[in-house]
Amino acid sequence: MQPKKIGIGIVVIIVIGIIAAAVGGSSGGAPSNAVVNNALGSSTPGCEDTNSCFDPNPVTIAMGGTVTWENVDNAAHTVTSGSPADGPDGVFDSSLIMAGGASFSHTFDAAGTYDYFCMVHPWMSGVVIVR
Ligand SMILES: [Cu+2]
Repeated sequence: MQPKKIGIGIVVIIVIGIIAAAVGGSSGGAPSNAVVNNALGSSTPGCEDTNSCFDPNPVTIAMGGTVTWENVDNAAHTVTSGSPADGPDGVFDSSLIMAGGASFSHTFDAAGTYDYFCMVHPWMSGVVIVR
């Protein structure tokens, strides 16, 4: 390859890199997807005192993004939209997510703040913020 062509090739690679960085960073700061753990030990009360039943909590994603809850605990949990006081609100419900790494995903198509909790352990509550 001639030196001139190598020079053009390098410029093309740099331009592609700049475009890729711009596209990747255009979601307003919030990642489009996120993973939340049903924390180890959360089946015993106490995690609510340190906001550690779900990790992280709250979780923020971009509109159209997906949250995946991974149950890394040794007990089954649910991820149910709503609150322990008012009950399920019908937006999403995992039913039982089994212990040992089972998971549940929900895609959020509308901006807003979504409260959720665990039907088995009602001290476990969390929030999804969709921007
Ligand atoms: Cu639970």
